[in-house]
Amino acid sequence: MRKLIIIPTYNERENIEAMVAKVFSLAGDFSLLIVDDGSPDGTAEIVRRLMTTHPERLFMIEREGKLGLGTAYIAGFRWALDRGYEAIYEMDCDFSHDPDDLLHLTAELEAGADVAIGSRYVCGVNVVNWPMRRLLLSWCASRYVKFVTQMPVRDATAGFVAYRAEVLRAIDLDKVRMHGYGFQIEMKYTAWKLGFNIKEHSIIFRDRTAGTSKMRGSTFGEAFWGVLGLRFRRFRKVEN
Ligand SMILES: Nc1nc2c(ncn2[C@@H]2O[C@H](COP(=O)(O)OP(=O)(O)O)[C@@H](O)[C@H]2O)c(=O)[nH]1
Ligand SMILES: [Mg+2]
Repeated sequence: MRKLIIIPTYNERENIEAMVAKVFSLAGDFSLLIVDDGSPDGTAEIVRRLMTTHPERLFMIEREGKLGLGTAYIAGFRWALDRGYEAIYEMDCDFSHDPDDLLHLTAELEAGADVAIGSRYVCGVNVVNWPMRRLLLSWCASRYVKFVTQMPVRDATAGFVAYRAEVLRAIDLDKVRMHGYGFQIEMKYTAWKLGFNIKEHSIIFRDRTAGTSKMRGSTFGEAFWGVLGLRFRRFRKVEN
């Protein structure tokens, strides 16, 4: 499988270089696409420099301003599909998602999953160093989504996900509405409604040690109401 990891970045100067080095040290021949939203801290300049060392494997989309995680991933998905990648991964730049787990998510795809989720809540709660408030919010959100949607996924807001290209091709990316945590829920729910096989792989999630979280509380509101809306939506596969 041709594999592409998409990492959206906004002010990840402290993490980006180590992340690129780590991904390229892995077995598995991953390519990497950074989607940077004009980070004021100069993340894109660092990526541009690294691209000269890895011209065949490291790519970047630069956007004008902070346009949100959801649209960053959608731009990345389209880029990946246009270039024939077969396995497409979402991952944060902050090492909360251990890049070594990319190999496990790949194994899940190879074993037949269409979507493989790096999940914090498969058995108990595998989160290290998150403030209790955030952990409770995230865990309750996952219960709420399961209750409202009946989707058999324990970590619906997870941002560490591998998709087979067929899944992203079948989803009408123009119709994905949510931007923050809701985006992650909406993608998984749509894939599930379209009949794709979703597998959760247990990971340990560690809070970032460098840089700060870019997620805002407002994206919880979007997700809360958006999830209710999902129940009333119809989903149809895009024909290619
Ligand atoms: N391109 C882009 N990346 C973003 C945006 N918001 C967050 N990110 C990146 O998306 C990833 C997840 O954000 P993060 O701050 O770690 O959220 P948290 O893990 O929920 O605290 C990180 O790599 C961020 O740099 C955005 O508006 N645009
Ligand atoms: Mg993060």
